[in-house]
Amino acid sequence: MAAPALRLALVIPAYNEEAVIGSTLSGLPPGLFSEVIVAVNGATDRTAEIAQQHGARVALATQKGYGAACLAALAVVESPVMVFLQADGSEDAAEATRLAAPIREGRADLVIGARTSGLRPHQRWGNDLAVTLIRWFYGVRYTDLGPFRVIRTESLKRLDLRELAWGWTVEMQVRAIEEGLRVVELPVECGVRQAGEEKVSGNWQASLRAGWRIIATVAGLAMTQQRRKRAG
Ligand SMILES: Nc1nc2c(ncn2[C@@H]2O[C@H](COP(=O)(O)OP(=O)(O)OP(=O)(O)O)[C@@H](O)[C@H]2O)c(=O)[nH]1
Ligand SMILES: [Mg+2]
Repeated sequence: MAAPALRLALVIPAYNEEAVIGSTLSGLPPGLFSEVIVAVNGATDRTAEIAQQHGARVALATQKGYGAACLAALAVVESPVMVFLQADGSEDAAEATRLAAPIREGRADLVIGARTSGLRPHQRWGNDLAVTLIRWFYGVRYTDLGPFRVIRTESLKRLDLRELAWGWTVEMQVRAIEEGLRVVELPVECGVRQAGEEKVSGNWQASLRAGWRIIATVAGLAMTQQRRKRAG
């Protein structure tokens, strides 16, 4: 018997994405998502207005950063499962069905879309470094920190994530290990940004800042865990 359908919330964190958010929203597969939330903070353009015109709810975060925007979405979401997608049209939202399957079938709490394409060499290098650190500290093998991912809403609440910037995805993966969540990685293709300004991967300074934040997040979590272990 087929597993029952799941109500999926689509969450799109978006920072100054007026050039692309409209086409990303209008290209969503009809009926796949029970709610669509565009998480906005610090925008200086018409991202929020365009998102609303396309029928999305807008979650406004007061603090800056990718993680802060995702947490603002978590505060208002109503569906039992959340799908995170980039605003820039580089991912295929229809793939959410395949990514959500392990959760629908009761086999996973978190499914990470591990990118098989689209990563620039410095992004691949930074990801490899982060997943190697996780393997050293926690003995768990991830292959990627891709942002296209699906998680049960209750599980995400339980993780109690604190990181407000680019360390958010890696914090989710490390905390998932600490909390004993069932995690599955599935391959996904990542294409190129369809429109709008390249903000992170195409910008060296931003890439360095993001990379540093990711590594610092893993190291900070690992040290906290070691201290807790020592304290018994
Ligand atoms: N709300 C919010 N969204 C953000 C923030 N930073 C990034 N985003 C969004 O997070 C997603 C990923 O960021 P991208 O700029 O696509 O990062 P990237 O894929 O590494 O690099 P490029 O696609 O080359 O810009 C996009 O939807 C961004 O709009 C932020 O501070 N706040
Ligand atoms: Mg992108």
